[in-house]
Amino acid sequence: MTDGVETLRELEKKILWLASWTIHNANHLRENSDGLKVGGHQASSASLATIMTALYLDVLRPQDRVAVKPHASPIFHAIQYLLGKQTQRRLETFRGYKGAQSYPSRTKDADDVDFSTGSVGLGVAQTLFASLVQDYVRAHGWGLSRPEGRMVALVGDAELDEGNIFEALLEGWKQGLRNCWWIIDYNRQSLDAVVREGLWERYEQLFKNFGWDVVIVKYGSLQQAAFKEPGGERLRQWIDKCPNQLYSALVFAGGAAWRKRLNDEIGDQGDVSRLIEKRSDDALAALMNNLGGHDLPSMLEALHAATSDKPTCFICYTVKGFGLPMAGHKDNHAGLMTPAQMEVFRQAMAVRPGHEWDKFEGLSLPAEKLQSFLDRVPFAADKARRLSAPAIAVPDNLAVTIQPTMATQTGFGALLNEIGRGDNAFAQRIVTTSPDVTVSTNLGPWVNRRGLFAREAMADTFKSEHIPSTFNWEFSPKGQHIELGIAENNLFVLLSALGLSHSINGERLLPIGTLYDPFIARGLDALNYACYQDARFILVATPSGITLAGEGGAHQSIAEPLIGLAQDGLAAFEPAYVDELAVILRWAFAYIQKDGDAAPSERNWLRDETGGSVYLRLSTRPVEQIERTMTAELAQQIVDGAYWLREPGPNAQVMVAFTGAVAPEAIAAVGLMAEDRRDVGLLAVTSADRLNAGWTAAQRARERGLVHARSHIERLLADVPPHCGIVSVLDGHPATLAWLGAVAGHRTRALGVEHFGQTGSLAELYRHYGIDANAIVAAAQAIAPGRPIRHLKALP
Ligand SMILES: Cc1ncc(C[n+]2csc(CCOP(=O)(O)OP(=O)(O)O)c2C)c(N)n1
Ligand SMILES: [Mg+2]
Repeated sequence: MTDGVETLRELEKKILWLASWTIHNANHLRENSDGLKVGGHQASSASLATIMTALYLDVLRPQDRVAVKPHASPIFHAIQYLLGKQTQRRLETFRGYKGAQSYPSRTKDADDVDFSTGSVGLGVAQTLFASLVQDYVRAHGWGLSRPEGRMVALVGDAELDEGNIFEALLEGWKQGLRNCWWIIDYNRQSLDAVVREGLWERYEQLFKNFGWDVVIVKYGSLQQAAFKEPGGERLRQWIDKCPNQLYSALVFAGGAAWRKRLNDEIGDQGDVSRLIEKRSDDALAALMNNLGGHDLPSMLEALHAATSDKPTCFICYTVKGFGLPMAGHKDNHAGLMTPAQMEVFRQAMAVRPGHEWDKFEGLSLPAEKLQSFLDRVPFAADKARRLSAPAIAVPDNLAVTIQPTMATQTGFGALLNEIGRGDNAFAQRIVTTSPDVTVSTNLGPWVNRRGLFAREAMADTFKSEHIPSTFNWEFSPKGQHIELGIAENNLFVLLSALGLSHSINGERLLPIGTLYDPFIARGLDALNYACYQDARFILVATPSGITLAGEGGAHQSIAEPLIGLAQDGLAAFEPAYVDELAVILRWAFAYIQKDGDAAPSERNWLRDETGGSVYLRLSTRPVEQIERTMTAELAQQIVDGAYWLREPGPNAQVMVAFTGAVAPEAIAAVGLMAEDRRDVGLLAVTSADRLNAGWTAAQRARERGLVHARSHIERLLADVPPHCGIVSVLDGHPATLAWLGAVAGHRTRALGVEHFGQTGSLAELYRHYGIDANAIVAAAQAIAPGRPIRHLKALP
């Protein structure tokens, strides 16, 4: 559509103006009570103005999805404003309460952000995994009536310092990535610095090694024309040799500085001197600043030429702050235009005071022409970019044969194995993935049944060679397990992509990712990112805690229950028994599909109708199971977060609240205390997270006047006498349950693990860290006075 270049040029000017005005308005004009002046947007945004104009207003199609470099958010919002998808009010309150977000946000912005960005590197990887998910969905025969989209990332060059990008690249290569564009804003500046020389060559090699096409957009059309003039070749050589720092400095300094420098270095050389001399200072600056990434014709040509489905990396030379007074200055990241500079810019843009938000103010083409161009922008052709998919019905019960003694991790494997037998929509929509711990997290039986996913089928050589093996590792386009290399960042970004499939592809998936609990920390920011985007998945983390005794401290998770408690968008559970797990997993499949905006339930004060993702912390410790009938009431309490295994009597002096695999210790302790403490209670806490969240919400509701609001934990503890002590215990940080004492004012002693474990037997470690029955009894004796507990003395 190169005949529209003039129109695009006009709109590009307008986009840069609107973005700059948005930032200026937020920082200088809006009443800013905290006095916080934040830069980081102005220069960084300007760097991408041309590229984003070319993309959004010409190259992209409705099915394409984009992750925009965090600091280019004002450019994104300005484009959406021109397209009628962003309001002036939100731009006026950019970075303010309920205004346009500082960094593009799927959940907080109202103008169709495809992928959130902010923590650099993660949005980039998200586009790669979104492409893989698109392939997964289509290979399963879903969504074929919609055209294939391209997943595009606008990448800051310093973002490429983030290791998660390279983890993703490697995985993309393994999985046969297609339809993915990474457009690198090669302004050679980061936040603090000017980047090293010659990085582009490393990038070029690297991307090629991973099977990508690499397109370098270095020279703009003015430069390309000048290179054809006599002496032009000499100029090109000079540009190619010029160090990044110097080029940036000269961009900042302007035409006269360019002339002096060029004359000093390549003057008196005949043709090239004439090439320089025949240009005014302004024309010379325009020529030297005319890098490919700021030249619409060059960008349009490069982007339109990439027609294959091969992943493609565009390295686009740009100037940070292009078109603004701070252009090229190495300190410009936090730079803001002063009111005086803005005034000069306003005049240059021919924007009258009071008309700053007018869409076409100061442009030379007629408004109707510009509007009709915008009305025809292909990217905006579909009314709804966000798709949706109906919920997949979840069975009322998940079947599992419970052995007398069983670990929750084994139970998880057995539950999925049973689901795997089914040939219903529910079983078909489940997709599992794991970073090289598929078998050791008990997904093996499921994978045996459902196969591994690959776009091209690949037989299991061991099977075809008739070598006995427990597992059948066959890859095919119908497989339902995505095998990942050991990179937890990739696991979480893939879950983020799988968990948005209903919205991106209009096809619902029920993703389950497994990993070892301690390694959540390795991908924690990516997990946070997935939750922030409201991606929906079930995370199964196992094994966990010092229960993993023999593996030693580096494999034993301590802080993860607190992550479960604190991570927004993630409902965390740690069941002790397999029947609890069956109830929770069933609930989780429904919960990850919820999308309502109903008020919190009056029963538990949780926002269950809004839905979210789920984290199950499981254990490899075999625990004696309880034979019982799963009543609807018990199932409800398990999901709400806790139930009485033994209700405390009216004179109870002490109760034990436990979570997870230490159930046998808690039960044993209650038995040991029974003779010396009256009416001892035993509370099974299946979700400290949900109990805590409900309690907080109910308190807030009461403070706002809903006097009858009561949370589940408040009801459970209502009849526990005030003098009763609580001993809480889990294989994780004690703070996870310590707050129980604050609910109704009971004196509490919280047991748990605070220090790295070491190798040892389970009994040794439980004793060492004070979470065995003996420690529970000792804690009870200390906080619930009474006669000495006889069994305590008898214990070693
Ligand atoms: C994970 C993470 N670390 C640090 C930051 C702070 N930060 C924001 S932008 C940036 C560097 C920006 O450089 P680049 O990506 O080249 O973009 P440019 O500013 O040049 O447009 C940094 C370090 C961040 N947003 N995320
Ligand atoms: Mg940069």
